[in-house]
Amino acid sequence: MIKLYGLGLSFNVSKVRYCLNHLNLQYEWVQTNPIAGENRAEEYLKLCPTGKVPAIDIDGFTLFESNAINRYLAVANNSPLYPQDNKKRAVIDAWMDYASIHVGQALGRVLFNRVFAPMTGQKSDEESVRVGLEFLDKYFPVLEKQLSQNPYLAGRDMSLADLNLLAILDPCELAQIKTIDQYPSLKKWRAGLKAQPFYQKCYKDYSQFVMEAMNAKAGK
Ligand SMILES: N[C@@H](CCC(=O)N[C@@H](CS)C(=O)NCC(=O)O)C(=O)O
Repeated sequence: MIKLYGLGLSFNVSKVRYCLNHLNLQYEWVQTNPIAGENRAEEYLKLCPTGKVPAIDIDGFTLFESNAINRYLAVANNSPLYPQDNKKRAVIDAWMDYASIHVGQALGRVLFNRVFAPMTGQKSDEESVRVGLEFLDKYFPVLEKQLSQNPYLAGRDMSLADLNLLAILDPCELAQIKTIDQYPSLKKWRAGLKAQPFYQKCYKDYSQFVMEAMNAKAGK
């Protein structure tokens, strides 16, 4: 039995849900809310020493870090999302790293300060937003070029790199990162993946889902 720990608002959790859905794996979702501090509970830290979400527990085998989890799931299920060929894997890894380390960090600055800081009563840092947007203006053209030359991020075939970037870009609308609309290949690639069952099983659109959750909480 697979147990997934995390909160629906977390795009790192979405990433693992996309992978589980794509692999047609059944799982129990154990709601673990970092905003409520549930990721700091002693029981949770036993399965995830970093206290971050997501984490998984597969019949007692526990793992954290969304990309490591997705690699494990894909390899364990012999999925073409992470093919056996070493060079193909290396290229997928390179794009996964680029998306997580560069795009994700820049986008995270904007998302945190525009959405999560106000949501949790923390102070927003406008300078951090500015820096994040400046970096995204460098990174989006790289993604656009790659996707104008290839149907998927790591080349001809859909891979874990696509699931990773898709989840990272999901909050663009929520965080009002309007520059994303300037890139037609990136836009087409996102729309194509968002229409697929693995995504639609989670929600129709991440930003819409978060807005609805926030409004429900505020009793609107
Ligand atoms: N590199 C990690 C990032 C995980 C992460 O930052 N999770 C956030 C939610 S998106 C979290 O748990 N934040 C709570 C905290 O840091 O206390 C991954 O890919 O799994």
